Amino acid sequence: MKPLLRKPMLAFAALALVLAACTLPVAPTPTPFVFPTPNLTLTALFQVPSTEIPVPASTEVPATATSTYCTGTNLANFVSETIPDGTSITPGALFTKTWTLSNVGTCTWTTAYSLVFDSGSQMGGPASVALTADVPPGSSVTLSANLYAPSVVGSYQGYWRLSTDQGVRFGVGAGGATAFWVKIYAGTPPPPAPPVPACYVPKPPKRPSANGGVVQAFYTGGVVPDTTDGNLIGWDSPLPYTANHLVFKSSNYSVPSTFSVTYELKWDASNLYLAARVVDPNYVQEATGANLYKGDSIDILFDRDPAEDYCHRYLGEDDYQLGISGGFTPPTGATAHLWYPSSQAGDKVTVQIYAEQVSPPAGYLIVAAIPWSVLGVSPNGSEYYGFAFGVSDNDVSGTAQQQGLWSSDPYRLLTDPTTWGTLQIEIKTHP
Ligand SMILES: [Ca+2]
Ligand SMILES: [Ca+2]
Ligand SMILES: [Ca+2]
Repeated sequence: MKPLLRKPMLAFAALALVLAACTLPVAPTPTPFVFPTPNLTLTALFQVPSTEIPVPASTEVPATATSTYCTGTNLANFVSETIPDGTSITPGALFTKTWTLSNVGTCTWTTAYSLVFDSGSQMGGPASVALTADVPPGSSVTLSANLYAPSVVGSYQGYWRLSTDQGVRFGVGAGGATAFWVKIYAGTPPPPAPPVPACYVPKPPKRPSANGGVVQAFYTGGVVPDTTDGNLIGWDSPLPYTANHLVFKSSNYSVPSTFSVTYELKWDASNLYLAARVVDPNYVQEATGANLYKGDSIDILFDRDPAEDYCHRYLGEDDYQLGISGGFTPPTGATAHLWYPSSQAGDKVTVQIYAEQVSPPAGYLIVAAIPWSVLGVSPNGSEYYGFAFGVSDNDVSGTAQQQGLWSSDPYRLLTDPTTWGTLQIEIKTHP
């Protein structure tokens, strides 16, 4: 402690000399220097006993005491540890944390050095643990602290450092400024996260059957299906597939009691053919183009590369959304609009649409011939594509809004093609 007490007095003496030196040159005349009236601070300075001032510090400090302190650098480097961060330990249980550190400074860590608790949660550990052997620069040491997991369930972290024989604390990182730590979870281990499926692509790349199952499109055999006068010619009666999963519902949607959707698909070398019967007593369609989903309309999701999405669960250039509106009320006229892929978005005039309102039951029929070129494929038969069929419902006259979306696929999520169902292109005609 004595060397430390000497320093302020020497500093005061030095300050007094500086003040005197600063004042002397500005005296305008060579008259003898007169000290200004001392203020309290100066008084305190000049009250320092003069006998203390000239004593050199070196005579006060035994030479043997300074020579034991290393004047080099103290710096550690983290090598390894036990009890990795986040390890779960039963509350109250004893555990031993170890850190292996290398001495990357220039001072030997003597047995006067110690491992010391620095901050954070001490976890019942000791304040310090002395080193048991010298650790010269370039060598490593494994240090241990016996700790207890706190009794209250939760995450805990305690920071530790090394301390020199002079009580100077240091750690790792630049300048040794960073503490090393122990970080645990006091509690029973949380259940393991469910395994993330690898990028597994089934062969054929069908979607899970729970995603609305497989929809078969049979070859037309050259007979182009049509609709005239409320009859679906060349299609099954009734249409074999349904879309009765309400996958979106606005807050003002009163789910209609008589609403239903049936549909069927066929194909030839030029087109994918679609027939849909929507039983919907309240036909409302005020929108066109990119907004046609805000009125009574149908849409298909078509994924020409189902395998790709097992690794990339988002819409890409291979994933299509095409909507078709009957357009029975102004703005009149059946239209098709492609939203995705966005690089090809726009109204698609090459889609041929035959649409008519029918009753009873009140609703509408849509038959469409969708050129394969719109969907980016040229199937030969036996292909599998991702697919979902949907119907937007709006029952509030004078509005443009999607009140409900009915889907063939209970998990239909537009942005994740792996939630879509499967379309199988059959090489044969309908049996
Ligand atoms: Ca895809
Ligand atoms: Ca994709
Ligand atoms: Ca409607």
